[in-house]
Amino acid sequence: MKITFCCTDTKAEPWLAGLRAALPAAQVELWQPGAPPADHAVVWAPPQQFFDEQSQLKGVFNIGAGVDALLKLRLPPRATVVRLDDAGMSVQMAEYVCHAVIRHFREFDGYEADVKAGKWSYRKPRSRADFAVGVMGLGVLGERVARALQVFEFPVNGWSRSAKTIDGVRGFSGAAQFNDFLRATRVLVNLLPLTPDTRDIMRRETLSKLQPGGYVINVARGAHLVDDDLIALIDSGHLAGATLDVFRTEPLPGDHPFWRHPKISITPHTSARTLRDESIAQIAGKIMALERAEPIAGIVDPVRGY
Ligand code: NDP
Ligand code: OXD
Repeated sequence: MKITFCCTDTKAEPWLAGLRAALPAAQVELWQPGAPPADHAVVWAPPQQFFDEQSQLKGVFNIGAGVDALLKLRLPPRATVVRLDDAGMSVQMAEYVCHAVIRHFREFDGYEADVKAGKWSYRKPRSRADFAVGVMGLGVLGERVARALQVFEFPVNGWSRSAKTIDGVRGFSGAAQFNDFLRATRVLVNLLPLTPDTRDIMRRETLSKLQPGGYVINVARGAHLVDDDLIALIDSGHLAGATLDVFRTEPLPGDHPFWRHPKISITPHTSARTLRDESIAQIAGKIMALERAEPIAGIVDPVRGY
């Protein structure tokens, strides 16, 4: 069995060594233009030329959870496309989102500024009942985040395409219940995949429906958010601020107002990193399962877009 590796912005050697160790019977090679055809590919942001040359692939394994960039390419017709299914990402996402929610709710950024200014001062405790958190997307990451938030006793709402029952989470589904979900929510967490249906989903019209003093946490994709609408709603006082990990252009251009806005915190697309060892173990297990024609989780539906 031949496996080809084509991951932009990724140090190839440790991945190749890990895949060779996990699949000792396989021939694992770094892709070069003109390389012989392989059975399976491990990819991140490959060029179109890669798929044009490797049109016989049976399996394409994306070393991330989001496949929006991959699905823009012309993919090999017979290939099963597989995304990372947690592989150590959900716990990181839960940490990131809980940290952002708690930091906002407890006003730790305000305390930090006070301390820097040499001020010993208290803020009035706020009621967590007034800080309903709404998680958009209740998949592998969103469900873990919703469960983690419950530990801190925040009211939690969840919105997904199909109806979901998660203990203690008020569930909303489909376009018909989206406005009710927004109106019931003060802190909005985005964990949707980027698809034609979800692009620009956080814009003036939708964000205006959040409860006054609303807060936005975007950890999915930059193109879910209309940047200028967010800034306008924060500056008008309808929204209290935002924590953003993902951006329309990454790295975020140096002159983008998000860098300096006092009510916006940013991080460089780091909320849930791909962990190499966990990912290699998962991908190797799935390659073997596909070879044995066994079912696997994490198969992407190109029509649905995730
Ligand atoms: P999943 O595919 O497991 O979950 C997606 C969820 O979104 C599902 O609940 C799905 O509904 C819901 N959904 C999809 N389309 C719609 C829609 N039109 N309306 C309502 N709900 C919808 O994805 P993951 O949880 O694994 O990952 C989510 C995203 O997080 C990734 O696509 C990626 O973009 C981003 N990500 C960001 C990272 C970072 O570091 N910032 C790291 C990893 C991922 P249903 O359950 O009904 O199918
Ligand atoms: C992912 C990501 O999709 O890192 O896994 O954003």
